[in-house]
Amino acid sequence: MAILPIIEAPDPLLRQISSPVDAVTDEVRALIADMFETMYDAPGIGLAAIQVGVPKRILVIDLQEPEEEGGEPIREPLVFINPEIVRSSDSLQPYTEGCLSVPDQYAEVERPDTIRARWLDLDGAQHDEEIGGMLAVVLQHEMDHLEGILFIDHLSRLKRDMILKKLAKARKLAA
Ligand code: GNR
Ligand code: NI
Repeated sequence: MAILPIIEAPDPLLRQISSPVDAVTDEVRALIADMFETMYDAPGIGLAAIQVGVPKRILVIDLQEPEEEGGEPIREPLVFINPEIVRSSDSLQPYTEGCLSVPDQYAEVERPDTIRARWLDLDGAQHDEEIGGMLAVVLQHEMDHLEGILFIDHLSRLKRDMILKKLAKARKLAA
């Protein structure tokens, strides 16, 4: 297992479209284990493979609170391989999103509040479920990564440029 470096905007790698996984092999499962380790370490509640430089349609999500008071957080790891949205509700929900590839920047994004999604799990078994709430928010955020889309792309150009500027400035200060 390994903690992998997370790619940050404006790295063009994040704009790549990820390719479907053709078989859920041990190699894929090893990558997923590293993705969970990387996500928990960050900490974050979701991670797409492209964020660690692998352009494959693989997502991991765990909605647990990253920091629980005392003791171990209860982990609920979710894996989505080759996910597809088969239906989206007309009603939208706003949520203040962040992204490990756009560190420390947050903005409100509106997305369909319920989706029907289809995906493969770690064993290669198919799932087809209606998803709402926070999981719907994060799953749609992660699925955007598979198309090279970041949450800031859902904002006005002005807001997006402001965030990218702040990111560049923060990076310069850190250097
Ligand atoms: O850790 C994350 N938190 C988050 C908060 C609101 C909406 C989406 C997310 S996903 C993000 C991790 C990440 O960047 N996944 O791609
Ligand atoms: Ni993200």
